[in-house]
Order: sequence, then C-alpha cells, then structure tokens
Amino acid sequence: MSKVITLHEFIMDRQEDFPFASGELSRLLNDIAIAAKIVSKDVRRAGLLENFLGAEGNTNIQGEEQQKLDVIADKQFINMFKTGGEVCGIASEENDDFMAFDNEISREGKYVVLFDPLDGSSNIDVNVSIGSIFSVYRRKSESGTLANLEDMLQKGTDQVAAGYVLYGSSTMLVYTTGNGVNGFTLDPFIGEFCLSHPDMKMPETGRIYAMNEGNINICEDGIKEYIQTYCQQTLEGHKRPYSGRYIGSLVADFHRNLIKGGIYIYPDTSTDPEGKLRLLYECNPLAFIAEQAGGIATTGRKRVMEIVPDRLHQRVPFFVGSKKMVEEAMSCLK
Ligand code: AHM
Ligand code: MG
Repeated sequence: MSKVITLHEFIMDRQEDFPFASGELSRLLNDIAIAAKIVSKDVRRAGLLENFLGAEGNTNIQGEEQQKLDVIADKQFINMFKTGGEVCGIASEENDDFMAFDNEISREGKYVVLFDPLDGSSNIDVNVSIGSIFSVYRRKSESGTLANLEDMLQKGTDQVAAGYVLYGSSTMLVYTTGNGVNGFTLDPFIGEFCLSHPDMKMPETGRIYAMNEGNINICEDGIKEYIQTYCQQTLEGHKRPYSGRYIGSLVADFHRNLIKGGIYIYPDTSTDPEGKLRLLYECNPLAFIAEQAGGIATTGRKRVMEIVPDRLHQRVPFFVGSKKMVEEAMSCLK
C-alpha cells in the first residue's frame, strides 16, 4: 500500500519550489484548503439546512441574482483570508469592490487573492457539481500599507498560484504554483485533502466539447462553423462527432476536460459582446492551470493570461482545453 500524502505535507515538501518562498504562500494555500473544507461541509448539507438553498434576494454588481450559498461561501473565504495574515486584500466575484484588510497583520500580508467563492450558481439548488476558483498574486503596493486597485488588476502571467475546488461526487482541490498541476481528493473520514491526481496533464486532444449551444444563433459565424465542422455529425453520418457535454458549472466542465481531454467554449455573443465569464475570478486561474497541464486558454484570438485587466469584473470570451481542440476552434475564427 502506498503512503497517503496529505495536501499539507505536499505543500510543505514543495515549499522551495515557490518563488520568493518564505512560508507565507504555503500557509495561504493551507488556509484556502481549510476554507474549502468548511464550504464543502456547507455544500454537502445544504439541502438539510434552513437558509442554505435559494436566492439571497440581492443581485451582485453584474446584475446576477446571488444565491444564499454564494454569500455563505464568500464570507467563509473572506474570513479565512482576513485572519490568516498572508493576504492584504481580496476581490471576489460576489462583491462590488475589492477589500483592503485594515488590520495590523493583514497590512503586512504579501499576497492578494481574487476568487469566485461558488461558481455554477444555477446548479446550487439542484445538487449538481459546483466549485470555488482562486487566483493568488504578490501585492504591488508597499508592505504595511493598504492594498489598492493596482494590486488586483494584474495580468494572469503574474499569478503565483491558482486553483479550484470542485464539490462533485467527491470534493477535490486542484492547484498550481507554476510547477505543474496536482489534484487532491478530500477524504471525508479523516477530513484531509490527499494527493490523488499527481502531475495532471491535459490530453493533447479529446472528444468532448462543452458549450451552451442555446447561444449558437447569437455567436459569430466562426463558432457555428467550428461546431458544425469539428463537433457535430454530418447529415450523411460520415464523421465520428465529438460528444457534447455541458454541465453549466465551469469548474466541473473544466475538470472533466482536464482529465479526459476536451474543449470548453464561452464566446462573446451579440447580447454579451464581451462574453460571460470573468477574467480575474474565472478565466485567469483556469488558464494558468490549463497551461501548466499542457492545454491552452484564449479569448479565441489572444492568450488569456496576457490581457492587461482594466477593471475588476471584466469579462472575456473563453476557449480553454486540449491544445489541438482549442487550435481547431481558433482556426475557424476570422
Ligand atoms: P456564475 O459565476 O454566476 O456561476 O456564472 C458562471 C457560470 C459558469 O460556471 C458556467 O460555465 C456558465 O456560467 C454557465 O452559463 P450559462 O448558463 O449561460 O450557460
Ligand atoms: Mg462564477
């Protein structure tokens, strides 16, 4: 029987891999894992608890209805970051503005975290997989001062760590610090994330495409061409088509494609000319993981991680997945 390696042990063993390592990033990743366990516990029991399912009654800055669990998860992560001492400020998909933590230990924190506390909102109430996504940057502002907007608006290439937690048939945490991608499954009996997917690699190609095809008529022609040429069966039935699989939870669709090979597409449409997904909370962290696993992430025209953000809640078209499949899709865009 091989030795069980917990996330905590793994992070400590790898500490020297981290740029500017002095232990803070290790502690921050451990704090994220603890917050993820708390959120996982809430997600797993949501159907049994009063006030956990359904809409909160508010909309976020993007005009989307917040679910109660969105808000609960947001508070759990913020509380962990605020009290941990490694983070000087955060920005979350659920909050209008970023937060600079104004307490003594946080002002010294080296990092900022940008995150989507619970992604896949439309699946929360129906017991379908959802996830949390996070992205970690070194602050640009002086240590000891308050975090500012410039700390938050960094390019994806500046990320020092990124990851996601998938609340699926099991809870998994997958992360990278720029030295490959590793996946850990939460063992509910011992309450630890244990290494289950070492050195994850995204297959160079695959047979799965994930897109909300309800939007096909409001997409540019190149998207239609890609779906018809590469993904769908021809009328004569000559071509073996890809399989369409769309969960509608980005983390879950991405995770499946990471393991099996595939492409996820959320393009711009005539009704959402910038696309739907958020650059800072969703696209950059998954782009970092995809690239570290050998995949690609683009807007269809440009590498996602090279975009210089100009606002917190910026949206971008998103094509992510197996290298060959994303290249095929890009070849159809004019
Ligand atoms: P959310 O952050 O409000 O949950 O929105 C992001 C989600 C993604 O997880 C998912 O892939 C996409 O939105 C689904 O959107 P749609 O319902 O338009 O297909
Ligand atoms: Mg989201």
